[in-house]
Amino acid sequence: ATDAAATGYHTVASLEEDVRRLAEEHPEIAELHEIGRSVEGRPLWALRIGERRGSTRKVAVLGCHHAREWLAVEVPHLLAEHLLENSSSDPVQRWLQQGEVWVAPMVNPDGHEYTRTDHRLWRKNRRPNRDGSVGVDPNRNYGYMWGSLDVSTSSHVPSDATYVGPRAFSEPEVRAVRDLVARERFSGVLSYHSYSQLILYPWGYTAERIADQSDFAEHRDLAQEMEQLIRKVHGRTYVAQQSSELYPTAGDTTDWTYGEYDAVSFTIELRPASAEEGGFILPSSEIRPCWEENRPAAFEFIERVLERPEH
Ligand code: 0X9
Ligand code: ZN
Repeated sequence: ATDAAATGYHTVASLEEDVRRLAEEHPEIAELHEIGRSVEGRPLWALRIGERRGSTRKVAVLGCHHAREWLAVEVPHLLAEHLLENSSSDPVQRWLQQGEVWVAPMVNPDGHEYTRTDHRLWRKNRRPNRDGSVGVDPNRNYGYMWGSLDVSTSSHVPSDATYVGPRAFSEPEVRAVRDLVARERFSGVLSYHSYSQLILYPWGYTAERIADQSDFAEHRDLAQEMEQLIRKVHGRTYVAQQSSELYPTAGDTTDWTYGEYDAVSFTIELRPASAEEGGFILPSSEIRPCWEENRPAAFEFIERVLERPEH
């Protein structure tokens, strides 16, 4: 069994400690919210970061829909920590005066816990399915065009790694994100995954472009800008492309946040670029450089979204 506590990555327990501590140390700008509970009853945490509630400019940063993607917990967590520790200097100060950033670093804690104890490459949540198999893919369970594809990357077979679930929003982890987004009405959503070094924008369910030309241009231009910003830090290439170019899936997070709420929405696939470079299993020495290269891109995203005219 892998001892994640000794690996330099968060566990469910150590993440809970850290988000509690962050909220306690920054009471005037941070609030810890339990946005729901997982299938196995674990709390799902989100940090609200901002000077006041109820601003109209809000960004959501989500991590770890997929259990084995440990780096996708760390980057959102480090972003939250960075915002809180730099809240009295610009640009962070300005953002927290005019808007809010919500960070939910671990959407799938049951799966994450399972990957620590023998099943390092588990992907889904830990839902018991009717056929005796376990797990729904949380990144196939959102309600925009849910279930409209029947392919290996978006499967209706419960034992498959990409099982879409019995119906849209059947999973409590996904309902928690749904309810948060429905309540807070984010203008932008970043969902972190690993790996492949990609910046993906809607649609995922179809090869067609976003119909609205200015929304399409906004996503493509911002993705390309983030690609440049990331490359400048450590020379890594994160390719900007439409999600469906990677492979088609229906019911992913960002199709829903864009399709239902018009939020500027990206899936970021973190390090590494390939399986040969480690795939899902990266030494913790990569956490820091991965965060460093993603920080300016996340900053650009926040900056643009908070300044986006309402529509
Ligand atoms: O398959 C996924 O959910 C994401 N990749 S991962 O390797 N982290 O599992 C990508 C989702 C992006 N959306 C589409 N390709 N449609
Ligand atoms: Zn993933």
